[in-house]
Amino acid sequence: STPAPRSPTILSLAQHLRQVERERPGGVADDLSPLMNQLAFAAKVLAREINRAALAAAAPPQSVQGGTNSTGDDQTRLDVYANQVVLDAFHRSTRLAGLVSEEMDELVVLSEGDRARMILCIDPIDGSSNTEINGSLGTIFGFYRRERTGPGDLTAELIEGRAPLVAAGYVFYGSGTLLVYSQGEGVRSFLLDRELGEFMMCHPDIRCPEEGDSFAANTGRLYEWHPGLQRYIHHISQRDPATRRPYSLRYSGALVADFHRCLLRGGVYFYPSDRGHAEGKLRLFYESAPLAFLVEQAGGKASDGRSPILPPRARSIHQRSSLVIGSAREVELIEKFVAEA
Ligand code: AHM
Ligand code: MG
Repeated sequence: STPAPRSPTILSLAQHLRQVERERPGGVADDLSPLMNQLAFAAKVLAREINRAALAAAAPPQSVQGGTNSTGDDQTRLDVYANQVVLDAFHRSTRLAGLVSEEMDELVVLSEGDRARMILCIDPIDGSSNTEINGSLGTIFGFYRRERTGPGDLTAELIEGRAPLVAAGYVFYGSGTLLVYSQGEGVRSFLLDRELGEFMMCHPDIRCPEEGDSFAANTGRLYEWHPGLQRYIHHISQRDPATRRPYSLRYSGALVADFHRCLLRGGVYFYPSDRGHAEGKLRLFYESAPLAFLVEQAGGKASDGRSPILPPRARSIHQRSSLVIGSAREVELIEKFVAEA
């Protein structure tokens, strides 16, 4: 008799995607597999470039600055390059109808995507202020699915919630390059093996701990925050071993890196509104919502301090929102302090 097939211990992202496609034919996976492979390719190109980004930034003329993007942020040379890598990876895709990037004013309609349902919203380089200091960087992405194919106003479909988020993830360029993603059945991570040139599965089912003992926020703006948040900081700074206080502060300036810690170890990341950022700083469609999708898949929570991030409510594709994200209990604790103020 033949032995029962066992699940392989060494599995690449491409193999994993083929496996999901085989198990669920006709589902979202049919569209997602080729798209995720294209995304993984872009991530490999970016990982290589990021490796020498600190050098390039220190040595003109490669370090020409990019200008400002649609939401008024300074663009680094890497932001501009990364946006081009993403466009190149997808421009002939027959599975992608449209692409929204932090670095482009308008949604791009893809020339060969007239029969496609997916819309990709992406922040090609998250945490770009870390580029020159050899700090952590990321790429955040969400795949939104149209109700039907064919002509239509893709921007309106996104904003009005007619194209819900069906898969999301990020690439974390840290001491290793890690791709974390979910298509609605748990969260998996894959580490880039540079010798093989492949993302290899390293965690098949990430769960976010219910509680944590660390927080990530730019407390430099503490006195510009909602009074409830100021009281929250006071609360978590008190000593009480039973509730693991005082909490530790862990903030890198790159959302992906700070979120990743919360996802794995527990804790909370938040970027609230303040005097300089009336609606918060982070962008809904390609920063907050994709991470909210992931954290919910892992058993955690994401809100704007009062109500859930998902489904996104927006007036524009570059909509900003406050974000509180991480362990369920930690997000609820912040919501309590905000509600009581
Ligand atoms: P970016 O996409 O322009 O890099 O902005 C997003 C980044 C996040 O990665 C990070 O958490 C936050 O902005 C840091 O902002 P601040 O410097 O105000 O703390
Ligand atoms: Mg960015």
